[in-house]
Amino acid sequence: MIEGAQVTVDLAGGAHVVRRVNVSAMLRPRNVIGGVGDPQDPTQNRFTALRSFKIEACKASKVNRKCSADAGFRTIFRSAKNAFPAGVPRASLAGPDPARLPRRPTRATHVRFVVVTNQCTGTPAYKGETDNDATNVTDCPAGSAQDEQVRTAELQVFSRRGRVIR
Ligand SMILES: [Ca+2]
Ligand SMILES: [Ca+2]
Repeated sequence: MIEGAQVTVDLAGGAHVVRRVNVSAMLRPRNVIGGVGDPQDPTQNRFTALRSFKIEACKASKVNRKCSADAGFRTIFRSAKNAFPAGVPRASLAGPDPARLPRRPTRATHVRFVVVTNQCTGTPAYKGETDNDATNVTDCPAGSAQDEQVRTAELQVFSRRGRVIR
């Protein structure tokens, strides 16, 4: 189950005004050692790439000093269902991501990136049976393990225009 997979980032240095968040869903090529693919680094399947996500923020308080309680977080941005769109027959490599703007600037000490779907679980075109072959399951979540992994490359949080916090 990838929905809800998350990473929490301590922005450090007190509360910051979060004005912009960038997310990248780029996959990377396999590591090559001596001209051979590293067996410890399997190919990153394109169906495991992030498709949609949300961003939550917490401002530490006296009772929730390190934002360790989930109750301190609230959603400041929810991406479109197809934030990283994909087509038929398969997902292409996601390009650079446009800026993601919270509804309004938010003061936060911690920002949390939360997965909603990957290409396998979130793309309607990869769901259901699309052929007449009973031995070939075309439904991505049912017919593969790509619904059990999700990958995202980068999370950037901006305070002022052009200034990266983390
Ligand atoms: Ca089938
Ligand atoms: Ca599966």
